[in-house]
Amino acid sequence: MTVKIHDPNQVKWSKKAISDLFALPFNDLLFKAHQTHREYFAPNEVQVSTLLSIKTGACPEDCKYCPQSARYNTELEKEALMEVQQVLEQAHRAKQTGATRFCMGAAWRNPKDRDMPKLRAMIEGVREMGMETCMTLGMLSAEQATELASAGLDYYNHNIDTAPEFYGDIITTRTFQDRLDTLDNVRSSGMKVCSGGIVGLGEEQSDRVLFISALANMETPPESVPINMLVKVAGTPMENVEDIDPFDFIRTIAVARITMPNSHVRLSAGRESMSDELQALAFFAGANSIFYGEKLLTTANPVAESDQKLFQRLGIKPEAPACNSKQSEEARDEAHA
Ligand code: SAM
Ligand code: DTB
Ligand code: SF4
Repeated sequence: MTVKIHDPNQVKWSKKAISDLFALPFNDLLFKAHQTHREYFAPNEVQVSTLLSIKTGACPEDCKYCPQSARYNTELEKEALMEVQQVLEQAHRAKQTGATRFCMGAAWRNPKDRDMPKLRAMIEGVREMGMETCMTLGMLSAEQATELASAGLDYYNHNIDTAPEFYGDIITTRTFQDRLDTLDNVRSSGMKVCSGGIVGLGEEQSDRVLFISALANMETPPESVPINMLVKVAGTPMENVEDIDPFDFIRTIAVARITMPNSHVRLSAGRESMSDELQALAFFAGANSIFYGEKLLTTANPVAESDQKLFQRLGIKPEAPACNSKQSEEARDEAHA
């Protein structure tokens, strides 16, 4: 069975409606987004995920923003797939620091079948610790998605990255349709979908409308929507792209919140160069998830202590994990015994 992810005949949010949201006066948009946020979520809770690059660099794809593409000289140390034990040590450390979800990323076009036993062991080990699991490994076949789901993977991250109409300017080695096909496989496998994109790639506001439209009109929008601000890495073709107006970044978060009210919207890459005030505005606009810990995949992120301090200053509490980790399952079983 295939699940239609992006059916133009089933539009829930017209391009005009999304464009009208972007065009609202800033305060009107933020007011509307914050109202939606309060209707659907606890207003002062933020989900906390930690990222680990389990296989770094030497990626055959040509994503123009990415420090891990083999095509650009970014002076990144490449590394083979990590050993399971090392990954579990990092996951343990993330849990001690306060993360409730552990996201493992690999610089692959797609995983190979020979990688599956190790990936499986990583998923099982992280679940044993009582953390939610997420992976981002590139394109997945239906069989691979089913295998990861059966190992207990809770979320799969695969971003559409940008508007279908702008996509070809950024990536040429895989199509927008390839991305939708992977998301379709992830959805059909029963895993939760994490998909969003990057703002600040040189796109127009009209491209951001089309980007949000592609996500919000999915039959079931992603449970998790990362909105990354481009991290400009020297050596990539995007290193000198013009900054976007930070208010347009906040507008994108607000429109994502309004159009995907049930989804967690993640304030993702780019926080290292954002002020505390801008991040507070992003939380007000409806962002309720972050990457936590000093590194994203290969680039810097605020250190845990500075995020703890920010949460304290804003009265924000980390969100408790959903009841789908191994530990919660056991707790549930015990409660029902
Ligand atoms: N290789 C896999 C893939 O592309 O699906 C998984 C890892 S890839 C690094 C995951 C996502 O990170 C990309 O889709 C992109 O949205 C984001 N990303 C990569 N480099 C970035 C950068 N310089 N700034 C912001 N986001 C970035
Ligand atoms: C996502 O949307 N952002 C994360 C995660 N999914 C895998 C990655 C951001 C990467 C930023 C550049 C780097 O650190 O290499
Ligand atoms: Fe490879 Fe993913 Fe980077 Fe693209 S975004 S170059 S697929 S690691």
